[in-house]
Amino acid sequence: MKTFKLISNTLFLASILLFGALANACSLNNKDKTRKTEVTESSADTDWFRDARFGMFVHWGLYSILGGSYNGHTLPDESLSHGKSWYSEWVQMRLEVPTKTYHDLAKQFNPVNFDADEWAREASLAGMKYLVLTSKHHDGFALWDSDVSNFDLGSSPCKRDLLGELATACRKYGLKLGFYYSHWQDWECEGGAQPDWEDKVQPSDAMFQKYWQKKSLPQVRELLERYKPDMLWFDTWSESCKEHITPKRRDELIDLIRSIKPDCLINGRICAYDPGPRVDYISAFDNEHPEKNLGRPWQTPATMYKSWAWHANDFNWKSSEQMIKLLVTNASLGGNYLLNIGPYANGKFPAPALRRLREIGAWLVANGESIYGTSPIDEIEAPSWGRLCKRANTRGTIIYAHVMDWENGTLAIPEKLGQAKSAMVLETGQKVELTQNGQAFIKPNGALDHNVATIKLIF
Ligand code: JFZ
Repeated sequence: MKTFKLISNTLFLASILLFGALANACSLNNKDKTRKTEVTESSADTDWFRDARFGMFVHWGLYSILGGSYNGHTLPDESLSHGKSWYSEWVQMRLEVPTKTYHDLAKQFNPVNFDADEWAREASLAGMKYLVLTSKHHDGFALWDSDVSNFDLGSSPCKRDLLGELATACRKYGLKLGFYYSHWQDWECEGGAQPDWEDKVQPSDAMFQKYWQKKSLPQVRELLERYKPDMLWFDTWSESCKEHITPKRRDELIDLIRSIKPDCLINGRICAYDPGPRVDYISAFDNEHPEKNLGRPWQTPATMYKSWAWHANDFNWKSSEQMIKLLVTNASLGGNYLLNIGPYANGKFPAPALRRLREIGAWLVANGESIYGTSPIDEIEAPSWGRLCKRANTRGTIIYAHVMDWENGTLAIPEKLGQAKSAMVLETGQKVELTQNGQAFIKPNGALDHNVATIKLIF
């Protein structure tokens, strides 16, 4: 039954993504005119978000102390009812940590090595343009000293303003700042939604309303008023939240945010089953890469391995090449790539993550022009050999050809794009030979990026 529910959740969300893409990718025919079209009434300026293309997600909290294991069990552990998951930020529920034991972790949370400047610098060097930190995940622990909850940083030995330090560092490096906030599930506060599992009793609407008024809304207000984030990342993922996150509560939360910081971007997972037209960007499903441009600003939240938070036994690290290709693919469809890091409890980034950040950053040093501020080419299918992005300017159109497979060495340019006038290797400026009619380009002999080689085509 549980597997069916997760599959149905996944299919449900995939249908949202597909519907959103189809509704935007094709005009609605007559019979569809009655259907609510995918229009946006987003009032915030999303231009910076569209241009950014690449951000850092950080999952960090009490769960980082346990690193995916507890009491002789390590996630995923199928011997436990809900242990079949790599997500170490869910350790409390999935490895059945007694509530007091878990809450006592706050007494040892003291990230003495946390260096906000290092986080922001590494994100900047990786070519990331914004950073989103879990300010409160489902466990309910606030990473700041909250006035409305004692399950917070104020109850830990850490007497620093971690979020304030991060906000300062992000601004120093020109990064936009975002906070993930679990507005629906809160396993600590009476009335907060519990895991959406069959064997979990959910709070009544009246109880949820108490949590909503006592903790959820006030904490979002605290985040906005104290740290002025540029974006908020809320988390629901299917219809399972609908008894608590109603369109009414969705709009109440949006109204609150708009009243305090009108330019703060809000994601569609504030109410995944019905995001409505007022949200500013769509967050795809975890590690979900849509095949179509979703027509509105969108991003894929993605892990570097299986877990979001630090997991000492997760060795499933994706390669930098894989992640560069995912960044390129999303960009070619008008989407962003929000790539996650799970720091150790002490605040340091694990070496495999650091290495990948710097390798992706190195690629962007040479190829960033083909990603940042570019647009998708919705009117054509991606060629077999790679992906395309475009940049229109007064002097004409530039197409960036991201080559992932040189096939026979002569790569056809989709006919609809017309005839290229010239071509070069973006990184080196080396001239690339075109076929007579400018409808194809030929692999040059010089240095080519072994991940994704970018050829700049001038039309
Ligand atoms: C949610 C969080 O639960 C997770 O810990 C992480 O923060 C991620 C970015 O967002 O991920 C989920 C969890 C469960 C489902 C979907 C997304 N689900 O059961 O469909």
